[in-house]
Amino acid sequence: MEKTLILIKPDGMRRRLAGLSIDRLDNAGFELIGAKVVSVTEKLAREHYALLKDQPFFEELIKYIRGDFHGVSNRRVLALVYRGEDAIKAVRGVVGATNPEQAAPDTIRGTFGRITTRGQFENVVHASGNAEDAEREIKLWFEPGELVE
Ligand code: IDP
Ligand code: MG
Repeated sequence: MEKTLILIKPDGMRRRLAGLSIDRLDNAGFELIGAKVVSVTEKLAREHYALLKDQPFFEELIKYIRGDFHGVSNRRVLALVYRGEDAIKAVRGVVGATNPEQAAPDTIRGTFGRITTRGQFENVVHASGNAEDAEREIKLWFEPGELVE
């Protein structure tokens, strides 16, 4: 059994895509064991994306995940932890490729994602990339007692 972190990003919250995303994840057979709405601080954003700090899109990414492009009331993400067999890779399959134009049409990103005129990938959801990232990210977003184990 693996655990993985999903975030419904500010574009997904603004566009009311949290329910549809949860529906797809539930129906793919994963079990939801943690959930909360989070207003993302600068610190949390930078820690979450620490491994990408040298990427040219990093500063825009920090603004995006903090909701800077989606209005004051959408300064929030829905953080979810799903559990299941091979969940990390399998959830990535449901979520789709990073670039929404390359994501398969039946994935969350392929169905709902877009690239803005500024070149930002607004791809609706985050999903942990591997076991090491999943462990680090879940610790960052949740206290141990907040997950149903
Ligand atoms: P992932 O979310 O599929 O794991 P990462 O490479 O970890 O992809 O990148 C984190 C996030 O940064 C992406 O989900 C996307 O929002 C943004 N991003 C990644 N690559 C690019 C890019 O080339 N241009 C603009 N935004 C990008
Ligand atoms: Mg990643």
